[in-house]
Amino acid sequence: MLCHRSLSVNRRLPPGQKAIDAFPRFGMAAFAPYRPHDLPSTLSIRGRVEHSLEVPFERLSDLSRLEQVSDLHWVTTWKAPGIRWAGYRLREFFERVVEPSAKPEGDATWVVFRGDDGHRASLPLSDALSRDVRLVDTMNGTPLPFEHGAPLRLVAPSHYGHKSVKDLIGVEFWNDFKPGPGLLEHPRGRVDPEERGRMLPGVVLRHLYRPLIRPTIRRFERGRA
Ligand SMILES: Nc1nc2c(c(=O)[nH]1)N[C@H]1C(S)=C(S)[C@@H](COP(=O)(O)O)O[C@H]1N2
Ligand SMILES: [Mo]
Repeated sequence: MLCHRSLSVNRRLPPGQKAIDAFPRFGMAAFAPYRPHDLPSTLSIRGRVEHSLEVPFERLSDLSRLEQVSDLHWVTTWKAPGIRWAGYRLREFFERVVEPSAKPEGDATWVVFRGDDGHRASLPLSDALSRDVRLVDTMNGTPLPFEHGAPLRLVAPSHYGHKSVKDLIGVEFWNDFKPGPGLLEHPRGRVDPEERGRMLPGVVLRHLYRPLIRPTIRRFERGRA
């Protein structure tokens, strides 16, 4: 469990974002009631691969364990600053487990991450393989709480929060962008260029999303109750 190197990434305030002190559980209201009977224990690798795989989470401990401090940005214009995550680099998982055993097809240029509650998000494979994208199982020094995606979640700190899929159960390879739930998922969703959504420019969405923060949190709280 030794963590060498703690990387601090993406700690500036990108366009249109504000910092808040809290770090609430957040997401699509439809998924708020999610309460698993059994926590997931394997990652399924599917899609445009020669062999589908079920990878037990324990197998991840063969990879280098790394820590990273990063902010989590929501498209709705706020961020939770300085969260310390520990886990594995997705790139190393891809190179040491996925490539040799599942053998992705040459046209597998998109990845879809699936959560146990039904949420999913896509990234171009090249974005998913950047240095700061992690599979994490601890947060601020303790095992990842249920609220934030136990037992394993993705953290893609250069991308808006919906890409950081919680309760991760699957990684699928596609030859094209496969939009997730909701109409607006941006194919890349990077924070710095303000890729908040697909249909409208980020600066416009900034103003549309901001008034939705409170009602969204309330709806989410109601969904959990
Ligand atoms: N499985 C799953 N992952 C998810 C979501 C979700 O509803 N289900 N919501 C996404 C959204 S929209 C955001 S902003 C972040 C919020 O992360 P947090 O709950 O740890 O604050 O998780 C993302 N990952
Ligand atoms: Mo979000």
